[in-house]
Amino acid sequence: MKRREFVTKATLSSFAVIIGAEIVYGEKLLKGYTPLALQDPDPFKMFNKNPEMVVLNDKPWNIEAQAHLLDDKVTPNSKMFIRNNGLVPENIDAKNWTLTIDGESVVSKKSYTLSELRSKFQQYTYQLTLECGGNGRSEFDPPAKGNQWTVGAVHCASWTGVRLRDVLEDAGIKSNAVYIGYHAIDQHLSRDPEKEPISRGCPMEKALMDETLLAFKMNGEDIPLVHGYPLRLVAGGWPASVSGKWINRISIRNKEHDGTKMTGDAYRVPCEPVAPGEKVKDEDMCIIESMPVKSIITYPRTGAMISKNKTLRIRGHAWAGELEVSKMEYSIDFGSTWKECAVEKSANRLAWQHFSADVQFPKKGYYEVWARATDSRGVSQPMLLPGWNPKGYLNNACHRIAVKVK
Ligand SMILES: Nc1nc2c(c(=O)[nH]1)N[C@H]1C(S)=C(S)[C@@H](COP(=O)(O)O)O[C@H]1N2
Ligand SMILES: [Mo]
Repeated sequence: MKRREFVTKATLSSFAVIIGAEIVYGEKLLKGYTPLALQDPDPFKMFNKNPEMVVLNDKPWNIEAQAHLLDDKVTPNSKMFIRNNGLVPENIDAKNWTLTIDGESVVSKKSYTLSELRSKFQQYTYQLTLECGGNGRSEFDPPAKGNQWTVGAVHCASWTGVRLRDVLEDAGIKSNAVYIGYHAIDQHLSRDPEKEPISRGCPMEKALMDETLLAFKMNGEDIPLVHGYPLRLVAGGWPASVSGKWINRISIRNKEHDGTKMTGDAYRVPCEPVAPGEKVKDEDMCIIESMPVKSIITYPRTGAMISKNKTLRIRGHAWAGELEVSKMEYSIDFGSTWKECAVEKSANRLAWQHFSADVQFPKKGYYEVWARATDSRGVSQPMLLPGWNPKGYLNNACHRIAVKVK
């Protein structure tokens, strides 16, 4: 008979610490057995998230914010949505982490440790808006498959790192370079090591922008594991899927990157508008680049009750992909008339802008406050759902909250 193997004393005491109680008969636990109390992880504790965040999926983990949680000017970790396509990596070894720059269009393939990146290149800090391309998907009809994001798949945190451009130029960029593609260490849900859950990228022009970072800090601290520790690509203003987490390789490509979720209908919309539900051929789908103009009311929360004769100060944020927000308005009569909000300049390019307005209601009753942003090219948010597309991307309809005046 084989010798039974028991968990070690050290493992046992760490189990006990997490459970918060002595495990009576713990010395009889077989190695490899995880006590039930540890089998069903609490995502809010595991990821340090606010308990009002909403779990949309646990395999993989996808968690969104609610509008009122996004009230901070710079989003703290506790209120940042989580979007994973595969498994969150475990046991990260940051000391031995390397980033390799390779691809058809690199002059010489090169690898950097994190401390080399830190010491060799100048560091920059930017606030960058990252919105999932599928934010707002839940409203599409016919429905689109995928996480049913409402409004909370957006955040604007402060990211610190080195410029991707500086690192790419250090390795050398051949003149035929057109695209970059990232590779990361997260595993596919099937755990098949040959499959990548996601490997996206962007054209060289975006890769070489001042604000495109290889970040190792978020809000002044190590990036939380679930948001990409120890190294993350951050490309503000574009679908957040371009901002690869846990990256260890970037390829400089001589053609459009063809990694997982770059092809087919992933992160693509019909190049020309189509009727809801229409089948669209692959060659008629275009890759999403800069995100459209959008805004969110973060105070008060929907359902607020206010008393008559009181002015309500509303506030929120607005963003417009690569562009600026030039005008912000609100309506309390279902979009018939609009009044201007005050809108601040952004902290830096690609950061969201804060708006506020003092709203007065003529009499008691039910109202909706609608908010509408306009970008620097004069394009405004649609009042209701914009162009239907097969995967439910780019819903930038006006955000609306309900208010009762009593
Ligand atoms: N390695 C890796 N990077 C990734 C993803 C992923 O699943 N794996 N998801 C992408 C998508 S689709 C989005 S919307 C953002 C979400 O970033 P967050 O979880 O930090 O909010 O990360 C992107 N980067
Ligand atoms: Mo996403």
